[in-house]
Amino acid sequence: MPHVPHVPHVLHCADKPLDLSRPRVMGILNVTPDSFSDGGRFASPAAALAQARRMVAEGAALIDVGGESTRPGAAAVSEQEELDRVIPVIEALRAELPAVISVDTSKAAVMRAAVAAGAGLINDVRALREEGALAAAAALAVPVCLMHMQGEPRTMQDAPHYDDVAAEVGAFLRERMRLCEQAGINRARLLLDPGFGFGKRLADNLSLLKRLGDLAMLGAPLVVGVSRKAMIGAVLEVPVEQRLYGSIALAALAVMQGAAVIRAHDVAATVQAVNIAAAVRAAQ
Ligand code: 8Y7
Repeated sequence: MPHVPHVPHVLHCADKPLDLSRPRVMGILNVTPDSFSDGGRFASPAAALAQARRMVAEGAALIDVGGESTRPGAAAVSEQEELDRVIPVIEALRAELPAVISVDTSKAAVMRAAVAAGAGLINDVRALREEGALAAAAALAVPVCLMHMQGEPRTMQDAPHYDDVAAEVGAFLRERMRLCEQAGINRARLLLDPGFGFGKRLADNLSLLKRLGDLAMLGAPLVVGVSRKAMIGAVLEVPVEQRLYGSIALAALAVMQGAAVIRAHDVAATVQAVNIAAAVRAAQ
């Protein structure tokens, strides 16, 4: 296993510290009517709150609230629609739950409103490339997860191409980190994510997972989202509702190579996979 450089162990997520001295699970809370893997079952604030409570009881340290579906072909969502979906849910979660609330958005206005409502982390699949997002995040003083994506959600799976996927994803993340630091976002506030499935073929996703340790060398905590994704369906030939075993196997492999946060739908199973892999990783 490669040597992992020192990364900060405690992130300051608004009022909540997030201890990453051991790997953590981020529970997925979609508040979209069109999410591919849970079909928008949690679109009402009450239903979303119940699901978030369950994920926290199962050991999630973060809850990632998203109002824009990024599955291939999904329709764009207006700023107002995204605000209407995520803000009431963030307000309800903040009032009740100890977990860090993460907002899955690329829009500057949604970042600002979400942090004002209690979000302690920005999870941006576009790595602050949207208009105004870099400045908004710089002004907000919460940690930011920068994710790699080739292309745009609507068309990203049409013809993804890399010569050396791990090197290219690493170069992109390093450059986004540099621009963030230049904009006043301290390196200690950044997390990085290779973006499994975002403009990547099966071979690219497998190669990225195998070489995740290279990305850990960038010096920021790594976030990994593989839960129920198409790469599992492609290898195991199973539909989305049968991807739990593949998801937890990949979560364990990611932790073994230094992942700090695993983003997942099935929190109880993922926490066990993460904790057992962390124990092996920490052994002599
Ligand atoms: C990821 C993500 C999605 C991921 C991070 C899905 C919002 C698609 N995937 N955020 N979001 N990493 N950081 O299948 O892999 O959950 S949406």
